[in-house]
Amino acid sequence: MTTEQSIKLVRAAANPLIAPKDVTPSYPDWEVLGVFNAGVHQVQGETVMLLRVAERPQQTDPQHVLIPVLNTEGTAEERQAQPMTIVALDREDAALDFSDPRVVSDQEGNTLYLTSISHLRVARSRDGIQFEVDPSPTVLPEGRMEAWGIEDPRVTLIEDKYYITYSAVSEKGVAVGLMSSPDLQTYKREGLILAPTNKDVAIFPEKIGGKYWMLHRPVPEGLGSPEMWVAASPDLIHWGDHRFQMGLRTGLWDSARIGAGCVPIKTEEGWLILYHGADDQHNYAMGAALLDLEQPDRVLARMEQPLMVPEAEYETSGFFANVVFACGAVVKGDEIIMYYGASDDTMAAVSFSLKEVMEQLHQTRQKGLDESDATDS
Ligand code: MAN
Repeated sequence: MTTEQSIKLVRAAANPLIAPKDVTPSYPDWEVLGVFNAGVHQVQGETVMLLRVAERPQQTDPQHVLIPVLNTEGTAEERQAQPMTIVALDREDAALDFSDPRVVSDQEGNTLYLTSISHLRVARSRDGIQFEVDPSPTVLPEGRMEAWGIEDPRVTLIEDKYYITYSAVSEKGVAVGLMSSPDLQTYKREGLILAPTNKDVAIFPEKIGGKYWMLHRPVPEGLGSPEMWVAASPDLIHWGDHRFQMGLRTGLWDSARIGAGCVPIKTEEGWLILYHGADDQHNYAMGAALLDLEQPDRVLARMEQPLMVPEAEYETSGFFANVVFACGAVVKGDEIIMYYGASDDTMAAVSFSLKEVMEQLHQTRQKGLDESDATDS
């Protein structure tokens, strides 16, 4: 079993901070399955989370699994009158695999449907712990490329505007969308910035070398692996200069997939990134790495062991167990408060010292340098 680094983690005593019962579904006969993987930012003294809310029709039919899909047919009026199409799948259908609670697949493992549809919803807090969730959705999925939902938002403040990246999910795959907002209350869609399959995009909070930068995570098929890349843009809309950044590590906790977690945190020594990784058993943990301030594809240090692994009961059991997945953190002096989805169904918070993380990264870096000295000689 993987062990954590020796950094002191303080999970909020009130965890989980937000659970499905705290969220009103979008329709009276629906149920909220999960509220997780929120983007976070401080806005005028308040901590604002942009939650991912996953919901579905109440499963009242014993014979069928009821799958929600956005209705993208007909006129605007027709779509408004009936925003969702419900697909009823026979539970006994031998061609279908219902074993993963998140998806319905065929027997070859290809995803046919998601079991829920996600939208984004604001929650606010004065103390960063007690959150008030808006009673209705803030951003609903829209159009064909979001017909299966919008997920995993990450919020970056650049100058005086918030930029929110998110997964736009449909039968065409998972693409990356961008929205801008002056206040995290009203949102403007800026379109898809990356085609499928790509996800886990976090935009750096300032220009580097005169350009905007993002972390992104393509999911290659056949050849290649789900690993981390960076890309640059003159305007946040058009992205190029793609560079490989950080890969999987065989035998370690991040051997099967990795991707950005929180928005990069600027320190004197480099960009601190808190990223997620998983092994082939779908155990998700959070790790830390340090990037060069001027060259974000250059990894200066990377912790060998994870920063945080699922341990608390709400992390090791739930809708999809053994997942801690953070999309945002708040930094207050030396304290990092990382907000994370636990088991794909609740939101929780953990805090730790920035200094301790940096010290640990230093040690990793030193170890790396010593090892390369040893091989050189
Ligand atoms: C995916 C992500 C998240 C989710 C994890 C674990 O990789 O997109 O939405 O939390 O899987 O299920």
